[in-house]
Amino acid sequence: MEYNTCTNNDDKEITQGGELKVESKPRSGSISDVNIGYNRSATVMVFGAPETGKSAVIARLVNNYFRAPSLSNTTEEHETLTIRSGKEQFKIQFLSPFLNVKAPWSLAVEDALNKADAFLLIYAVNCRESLETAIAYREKIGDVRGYTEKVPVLLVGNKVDLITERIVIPAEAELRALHWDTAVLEVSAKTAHGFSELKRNIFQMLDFPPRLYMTRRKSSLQKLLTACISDGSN
Ligand SMILES: Nc1nc2c(ncn2[C@@H]2O[C@H](COP(=O)(O)OP(=O)(O)OP(=O)(O)O)[C@@H](O)[C@H]2O)c(=O)[nH]1
Ligand SMILES: [Mg+2]
Repeated sequence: MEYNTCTNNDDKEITQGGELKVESKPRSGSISDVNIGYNRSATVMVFGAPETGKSAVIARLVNNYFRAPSLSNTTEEHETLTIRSGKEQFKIQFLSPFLNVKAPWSLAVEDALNKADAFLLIYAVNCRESLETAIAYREKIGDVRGYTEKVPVLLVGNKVDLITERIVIPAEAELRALHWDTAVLEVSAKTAHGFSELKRNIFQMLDFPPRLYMTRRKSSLQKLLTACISDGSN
């Protein structure tokens, strides 16, 4: 599968190309993991053209962290996000296959693609080719998983902090994704913009309980009472 390369203006130029390869490492998010108390574990595959910020998005999701410039991946990447709610625990393993110039689209990738619970397709808003690549990945997911199964896929436009470099507007991405019944979200791994919504969408795609992402709003009465109490204490 061919794909395009996107590079930040201020960054090194990396011209990887070619095919995907997954090393057969054990899935650390499986139920058989050391923590027998886990209620749910899920795998989210992250695809996208080189340099679109796949690693940065994963690092922001899992560790709420950004480091620039980051190194280009040379192996499969996998990071696990653990969420605790009372006595229950939930795990999401983010898996980003290594893009290898020489290896063909491997059976290992297809196997991982078949087993994944959801997909994030990353493009960069300053690179139209990366949107094309993301859409090509969406087609590949359809080819492998079939068109009858409802596969949860989210198209994620990264780097919205690069305001003056924006090329892709949300409407364009939405139009491209419409055919696939795929939602589009814009984020910045650098500034963390859009990540609460991204996390909420991922939890929803995985059918995790709403209490993990619903924040309880204080009622007007509660707000009034809090204000009165703090006024009285002055
Ligand atoms: N301005 C800006 N730069 C970003 C953002 N996310 C990532 N970058 C930069 O874009 C470059 C590529 O980011 P990576 O996370 O390495 O991208 P990748 O898709 O994992 O790249 P490969 O592993 O090489 O395929 C790095 O220099 C990052 O610092 C963002 O939200 N805003
Ligand atoms: Mg990377």
